[in-house]
Amino acid sequence: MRLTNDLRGALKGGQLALYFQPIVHLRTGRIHKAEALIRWTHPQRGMVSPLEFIPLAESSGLIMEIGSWVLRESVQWVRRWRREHHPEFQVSVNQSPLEFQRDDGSYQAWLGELQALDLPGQSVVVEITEGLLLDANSAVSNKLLQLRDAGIQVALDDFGTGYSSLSYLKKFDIDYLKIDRSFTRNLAPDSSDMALSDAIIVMAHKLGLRVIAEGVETAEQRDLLAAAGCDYGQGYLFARPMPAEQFDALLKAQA
Ligand code: G
Ligand code: G
Ligand code: MN
Ligand code: NA
Repeated sequence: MRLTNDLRGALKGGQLALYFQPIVHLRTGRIHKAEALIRWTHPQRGMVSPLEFIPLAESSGLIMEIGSWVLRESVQWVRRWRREHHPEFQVSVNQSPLEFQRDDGSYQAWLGELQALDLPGQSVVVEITEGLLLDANSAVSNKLLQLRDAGIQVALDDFGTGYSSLSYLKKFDIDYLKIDRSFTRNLAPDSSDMALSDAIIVMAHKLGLRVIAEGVETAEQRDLLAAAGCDYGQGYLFARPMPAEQFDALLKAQA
């Protein structure tokens, strides 16, 4: 397919960029983390959404190369932000199920890169989705153990949207739950989404997990989440995803 071919060229031709969106510690209002989100500027079509090209990357196998690129870029930036902004700064990267499960050695290479930069595994959070854990095979379990050994943390993205089985939360070592933005959107006192968010936060904390609310767009949503004990917020209220240099300037301005 045409777009798949273009994607191959994009990787080589520098058309991919990594954007970063702040993840804010709600109690202090400080930026402790950033989610890395890939962007593709196609020479003719302009911005192509990852929702469109990640599936093509998966079916063509390009996803592994793209994933390696995302990780390599991320660690360069997190190194800087740990040095200049916050010693425990973390960058979180998304991995599709296929990408997470496949073992082509690129992940080992990437661990080597972390070590070469003298960065602890805790510099990185890997975001996966619930579905992956629901039908977890040995590749998934092994990968989670490998991450754990390297100190890399794991976040469950889009939490609450996928499957209602919660048993995997005790089976696997997870560090963060990301409350999906479909819950945040209609947050209001005494709403059912408030009740669900409250329950997720209490449960997560009892299990020793931290909670990140996605899609925070208003001060009211932020305040309700903070009052419920939510640890972190992410969303347009704080900032949209932005180019790395711009994110760097944002951190400097905040310091
Ligand atoms: O910011 P945005 O609309 O672009 O993100 C759309 C989707 O693309 C999200 O579900 C996000 O998890 C996914 N995504 C963004 N960057 C990456 C990436 O580097 N790798 C993978 N696998 N998915 C990504
Ligand atoms: O699937 P995942 O959670 O990785 O993707 C995050 C997606 O949410 C990205 O597409 C990102 O651009 C988008 N996003 C981030 N903050 C907000 C927000 O406040 N509102 C909305 N509608 N989308 C957001
Ligand atoms: Mn995500
Ligand atoms: Na999400």
